[in-house]
Amino acid sequence: MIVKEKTSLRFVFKGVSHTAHIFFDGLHIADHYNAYTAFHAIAKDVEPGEYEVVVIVDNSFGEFSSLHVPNDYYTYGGIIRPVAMEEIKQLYIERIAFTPIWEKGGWKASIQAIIHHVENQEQTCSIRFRLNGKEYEAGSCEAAADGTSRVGGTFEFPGAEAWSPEKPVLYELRGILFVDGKESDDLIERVGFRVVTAEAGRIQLNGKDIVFKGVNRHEDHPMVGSAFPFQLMAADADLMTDMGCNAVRTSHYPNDERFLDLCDERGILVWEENHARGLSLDQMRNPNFRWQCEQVNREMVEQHHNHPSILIWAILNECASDTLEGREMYKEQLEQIRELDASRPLTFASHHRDKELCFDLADIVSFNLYPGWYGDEDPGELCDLARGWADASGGLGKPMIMSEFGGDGYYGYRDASRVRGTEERQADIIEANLSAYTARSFISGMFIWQFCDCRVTEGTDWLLTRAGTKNSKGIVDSYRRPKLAYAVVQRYYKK
Ligand code: ADA
Repeated sequence: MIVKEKTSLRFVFKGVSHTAHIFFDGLHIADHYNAYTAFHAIAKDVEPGEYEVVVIVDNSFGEFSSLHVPNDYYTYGGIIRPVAMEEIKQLYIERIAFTPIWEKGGWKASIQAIIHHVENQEQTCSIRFRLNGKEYEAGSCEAAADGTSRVGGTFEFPGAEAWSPEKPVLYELRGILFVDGKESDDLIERVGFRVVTAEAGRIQLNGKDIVFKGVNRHEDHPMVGSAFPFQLMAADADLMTDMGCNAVRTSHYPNDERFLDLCDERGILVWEENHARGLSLDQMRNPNFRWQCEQVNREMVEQHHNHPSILIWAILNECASDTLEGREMYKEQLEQIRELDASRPLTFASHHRDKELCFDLADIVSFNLYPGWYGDEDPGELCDLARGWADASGGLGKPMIMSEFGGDGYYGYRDASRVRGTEERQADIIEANLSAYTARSFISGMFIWQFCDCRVTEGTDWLLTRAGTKNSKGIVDSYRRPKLAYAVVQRYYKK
């Protein structure tokens, strides 16, 4: 790359899978672990000339990687999300956190701007916000010890229209930074006015009870791996809407912000979760587990806070929440996320049934159960049992979500016998589960496992000997071709 006049450069990597080492002109300027959250690298005071940016990417497994492990999805290697390069001055707006508030019949919002002082020097600055044609003075800021300062306040937005699935109204929020009285930087975010609560055993959006009718979606496609072009994301969102879904769970990691933008625009409700799937207590004892979770939790909430479509934050899918030691880590992470954002209810998907020890720590109780596939229990009876397990162990009175259910269906394998693996059998399993959950008023949501077939790590234990190294529980196959279950989902979700 060519630099024509002296400047400072900020490279923003939206996703590098899974460990990145960044070099600018041979100088090591940043490292990052985890494919699913963004990070930046700054090259300060770059003189005019020609430079090389080198990104070394590692997707291997080992003790250094506690979250990307051999699993029932695939860790691709490479730069899987966009990269942006910005010219920055000594101060710039790193992010803006917008939190809508519904009070006394009107909309307000807390807006905080976080300013990065590249040279970490004392420099006064001030911020102004512009939204819906009005300007709001936020006052001045002083650099804090960590080289950032935050400034903002709570402002009234009379006349603002609510964001909802029926009418997903979005506003452009512009933050303008003034240094020595002159406009020095700006940042534009898209926001929506909506509030989500979990009360009286149900989940409310803008005070109205809702039911999530969703799917679990991996960012996976045979043609692109997890490096999705926007068009494929939009095609997935189209299919989800065609199925009648009003929600999606970002199983099992923070999603690409462009997909979240699509959900904001289309009014699709989102359960977003940190990056973890099925980690044993032994894996949670990895010395890197706690800092790698702390980091992905913080980056997930800070980077995706403003998406109105995200109604729920979640952590640690099917990890060791049935142990006291695991419970300590669940508690620490739920408290961390609540500290970062108190405006959304928290949950985690559990498969520990009556051995679960952490329901008291969450706002919503969520179950991954596979009646009809792993075992032949009746979905309705199992669901009623699960309500009892929750009520008996800290989940009494809390909203309940069936966060995973389904079965394998190998695309194109159709047989009147309806044996396991046929599309017919999968359709029967989806039918039995949906008819049970849609008939129970204490169920506030259901997420089918899963939207599309996905690649998994090739391995030797039972889990990773999946036929064709693929998890075939998709309602569509990996090329997004509908299976027989697709029509069943439409029949229930479009009701
Ligand atoms: C678990 C897990 C999913 C998937 C599913 C399955 O519930 O959360 O990622 O592995 O089982 O297909 O068995």
